[in-house]
Amino acid sequence: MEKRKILVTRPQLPPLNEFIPLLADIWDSRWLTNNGKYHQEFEKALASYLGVPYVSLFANGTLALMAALQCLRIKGEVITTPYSFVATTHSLWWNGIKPVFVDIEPDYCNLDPARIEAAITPQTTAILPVHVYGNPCDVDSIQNLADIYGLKVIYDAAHAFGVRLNGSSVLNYGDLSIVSFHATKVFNTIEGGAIISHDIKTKKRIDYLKNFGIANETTVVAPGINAKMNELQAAYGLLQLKYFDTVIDGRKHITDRYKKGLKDIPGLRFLDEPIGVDYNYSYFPVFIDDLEFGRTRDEIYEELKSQDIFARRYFYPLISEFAAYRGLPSAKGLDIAHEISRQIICLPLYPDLPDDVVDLIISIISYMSQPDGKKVPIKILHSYEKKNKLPKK
Ligand code: T4K
Repeated sequence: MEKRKILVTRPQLPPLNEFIPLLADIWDSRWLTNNGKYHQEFEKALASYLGVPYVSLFANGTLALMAALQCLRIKGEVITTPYSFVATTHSLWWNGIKPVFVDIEPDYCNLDPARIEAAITPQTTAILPVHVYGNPCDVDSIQNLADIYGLKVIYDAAHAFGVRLNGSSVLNYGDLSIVSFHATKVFNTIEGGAIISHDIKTKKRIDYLKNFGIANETTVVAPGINAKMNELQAAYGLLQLKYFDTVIDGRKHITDRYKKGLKDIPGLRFLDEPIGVDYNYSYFPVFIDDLEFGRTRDEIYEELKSQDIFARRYFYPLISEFAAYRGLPSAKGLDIAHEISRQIICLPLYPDLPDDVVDLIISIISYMSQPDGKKVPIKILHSYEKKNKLPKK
């Protein structure tokens, strides 16, 4: 029975009966972490599934970002986007690096390459863009600038697991890419993440860094940290990989249903699927033009919430608005990011979201768009609740 609360996401888990034998094996072996057999197997399976040279598993995406910056010895200033989850900028702060925010482009909400050059100073060492919602950045323009100015590029690809650009994994771009396997992501290992690297020497350095810098019993080669993924999560991840294609199919189905149901409502904008991209349908972002729609984004958010549908405003507020960063000179301006952040709402999206819940959300938004749609008629909800035998509040 569908639960009363509809959250923005709902983690996909592997079948429990397939996980139990793997747990029994781990129990028997007493090998729980530190590059165990499931860890090794999962790294190889991921590299092969994604079509990338090397994968280094991490305890989470944030530690992967922090280690990626350490790995390339990034210092000084790094150009990044204000339109992301706070972890992107926090990873710079934890490395003693000054974030320099550059505005985004409105089509896919990614860092705007046309604005990067003006932000480069003698202290700039790298660019840290984000493939927001899994849509690839303009990787060629970013690389071109990086080549001209001798900068490194680290992609925060936390949302981009499984995304392909012109037939190749988007994780192959830049010097390094990081992904997140958090519970809320398209592919989860409960918590988890990885760095994708292009050569074995770099992978080795990353692997030292995530294990205290330990090379052997008597040698520590770098001031590393503990950022390892454990055996239970690696085994769980191996199972998740078997089902990932089905997950994408399910997410595409929901996305298509939303788009079909919402397409004729004035004042709503969706992201087009970019040409040459195999997308992962990681989020369903909708941008509300309040003048055209007749209601604000926050009114929609609150209305859905009042009906126990918890959409999220990813990414509002901007990172540059938080206390730690708003004093930075680059936190000023950023007009497009501000405008997008004011318009964004991400609707619930997960493979087993029932069609009639999607239709309910479409109906609520549709009612709200009507000039006299001050309040969504309660009967929509009642009929939905009756049909699905929802428990009373
Ligand atoms: N870079 C980017 C661009 C990122 O988006 C992220 C993470 C990172 C880096 C860092 O990667 P990690 O270190 O996390 O691996 C969530 C996630 O916690 C975060 O991982 C994610 N981005 C961010 C976009 O979303 P919150 O604060 O929105 O999480 P929370 O607890 O409010 O959960 C979101 C929804 O999911 C809720 O409706 C509840 C539901 N949920 C959540 C969990 C944890 C479940 O249904 N089950 C669950 O187990 O940040």
